[in-house]
Amino acid sequence: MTEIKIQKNVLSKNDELAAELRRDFARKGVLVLNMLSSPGSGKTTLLEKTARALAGKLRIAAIEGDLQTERDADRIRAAGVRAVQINTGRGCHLDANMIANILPKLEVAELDVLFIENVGNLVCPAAFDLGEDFAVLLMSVTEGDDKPAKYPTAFLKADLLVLNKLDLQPYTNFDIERFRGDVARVKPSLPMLQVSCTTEQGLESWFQWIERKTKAKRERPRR
Ligand SMILES: Nc1nc2c(ncn2[C@@H]2O[C@H](COP(=O)(O)OP(=O)(O)O)[C@@H](O)[C@H]2O)c(=O)[nH]1
Ligand SMILES: [Mg+2]
Repeated sequence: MTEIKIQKNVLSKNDELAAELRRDFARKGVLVLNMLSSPGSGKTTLLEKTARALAGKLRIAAIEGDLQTERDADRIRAAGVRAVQINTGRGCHLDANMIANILPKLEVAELDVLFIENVGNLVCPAAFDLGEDFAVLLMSVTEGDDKPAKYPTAFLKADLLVLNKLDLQPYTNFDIERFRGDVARVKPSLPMLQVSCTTEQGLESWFQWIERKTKAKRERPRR
């Protein structure tokens, strides 16, 4: 009983701060995307491709979350976009407080899109609101098609599902129709894009999704 109560308190404190962040992002007119996935699904690769494709059109920055190292922030900077790294040590997710603390390092009012690459994990990040407009869940075909049924909370939180590494599908037993069926059972309204960051197949739809949401955010803040 006590454990549940403490967890509830932590989450409600996080939610209050996340709501404040969301209001601040809305005032500044920046679209914020919380990127969730297992380690290795391709979050940083997708952000590198996105940075290179959209940098001329949109003002972009990224917050990178990992237990250790500055490596992902370095990769994003090498793609020409401002990036800051949060190291969580032993922590399995980012929380609203970490985001609030690092925001002064970014000129958020000067941005169109802020990507938050969460710690790779399909469990804890699903429980923590970061004040984002949308949660984007990235999966890859090398992870198995049974994950929607096994990890429903991440799918329930997601506003967009991106299925990556399509180029590897012939070498796996990943069944896209079975996957789609399980996704529909968990969250029938969840839209899915199919991409390969390596071959760039399908990335255009992802870029267009970002551009549409950025435009909508500028015209009418979502929350
Ligand atoms: N074959 C293939 N490999 C990919 C693709 N996207 C990413 N990768 C590779 O998957 C590995 C993990 O990618 P990374 O972006 O670091 O994943 P993250 O941990 O989710 O940030 C790297 O070796 C990438 O080059 C893809 O579409 N196809
Ligand atoms: Mg990464």
